[in-house]
Amino acid sequence: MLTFYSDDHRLHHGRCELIDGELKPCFEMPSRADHVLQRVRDQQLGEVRAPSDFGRAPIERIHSADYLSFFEGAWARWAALGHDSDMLPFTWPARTLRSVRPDNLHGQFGYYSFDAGAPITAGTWRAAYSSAQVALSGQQALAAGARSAFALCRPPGHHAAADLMGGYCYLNNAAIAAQAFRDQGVGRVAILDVDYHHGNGTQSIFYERGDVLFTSIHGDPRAEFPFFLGYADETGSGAGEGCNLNLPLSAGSGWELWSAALDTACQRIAEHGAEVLVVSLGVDTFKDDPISQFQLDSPDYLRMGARIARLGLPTLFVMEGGYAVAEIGINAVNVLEGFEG
Ligand code: Q9C
Ligand code: ZN
Repeated sequence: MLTFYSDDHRLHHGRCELIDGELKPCFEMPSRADHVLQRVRDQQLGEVRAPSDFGRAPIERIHSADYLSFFEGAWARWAALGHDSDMLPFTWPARTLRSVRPDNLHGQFGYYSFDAGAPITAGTWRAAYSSAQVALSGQQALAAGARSAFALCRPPGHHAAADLMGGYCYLNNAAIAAQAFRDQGVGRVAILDVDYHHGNGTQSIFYERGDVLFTSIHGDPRAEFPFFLGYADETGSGAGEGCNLNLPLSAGSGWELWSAALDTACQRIAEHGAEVLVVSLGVDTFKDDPISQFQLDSPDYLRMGARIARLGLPTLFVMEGGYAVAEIGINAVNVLEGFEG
């Protein structure tokens, strides 16, 4: 399997996040991608290629122009104020407040985010832009006839909505790739999100569309981030009614429950008549993940890949979460090796 990877991910390295009332080093760190790349090489998964640059147009198909210009320009505005620490938002237009777009930099950051988990640093835009190009390069490889490809994206993307960052995500790499398939004439696309957290951004982007099915297996949002989306009764609306499938599971769920949910998702993907599959590949379902509550073990990821392969669809794997840094490479590449059989 071809892997796409850019060193640009290193340009994004946030200092800290708020966990249990304390500022702790960011779990979403550059060494995550290093471990995955090392495992790709150690296992000789296949060639590792630098991404092509498809420009802004395919990103603008998913994200609003005002969001992108805020994101691209935020660091320069912050630096012009004399700062060099990470930018973090601290207030949001929650209930009773208005969704106006203020002039102030902090006000705009609140307007364009849903949590304080997505810091903007000097290199965040460049890293996120390259991460999207990595996903688009994988998409291009499939369009050219490959059966599968691995987009080793960092930062991840599935929490990012059309005009919102959060949950370590800025640009929705999987959604950008799915839309590129549609724009190149693929009629029906399916997304399978196996990250531990619900892909709220991806769901919201495609919620009213019948052409892109979104399926997700994740920690029950009654108890888990992102809390405010990802419930089983969210089935899509309008033309998208029936094209959103959430399979929330309780904390402590292991392979038995998880794989039953995967069967359900796969059946729905087959019914949809999908011609291509985009997998949002988070491995934070691992038993030793420091911020997650599922119990998958490393060999389970081989089974996961094999089950996905049984769909018989051209498949683009897009890296999302996974914070047990020492094992993230083994687990992510196990999915890819399980897929290849
Ligand atoms: N106690 C991805 O896996 N957690 N994002 C906040 C605060 C945010 C995860 C925890 C988790 C975001 C791509
Ligand atoms: Zn996650």
